[in-house]
Amino acid sequence: MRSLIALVAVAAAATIGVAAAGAVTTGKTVGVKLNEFNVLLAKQAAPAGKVVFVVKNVGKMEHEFVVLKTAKPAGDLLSHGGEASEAGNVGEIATVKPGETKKLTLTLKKGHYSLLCNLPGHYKAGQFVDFYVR
Ligand SMILES: [Cu+2]
Repeated sequence: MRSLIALVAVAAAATIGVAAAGAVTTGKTVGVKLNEFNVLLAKQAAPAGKVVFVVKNVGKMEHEFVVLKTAKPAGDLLSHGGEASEAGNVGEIATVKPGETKKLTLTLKKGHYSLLCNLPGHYKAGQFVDFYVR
């Protein structure tokens, strides 16, 4: 048990190190990890303006990364066929293969955003998260 805790601490430190390195030039870089079936954010908010999402697929399946500006909670977008409605789409990375890292730079206004993967079945499986621009 003690070794597990140590391992988790090391992993957390490594994650923080990566996030800090990515944020050298600006506080507006947001680290994102995709897996089955989550969108994991290094931070849940960013200041308005230019925001750089650094998206890494740490899973075993291909994923995508979709940014929607919507008042609706990320978990409340279910549309036909089990996919999310993409109303308010302000940008996306269509394909992120396992192990791949891609960047998406967007100019975002203040408000609520929903970040998700909308490949068939992935949204319904829970691959979404709320994000705020302040
Ligand atoms: Cu996915």
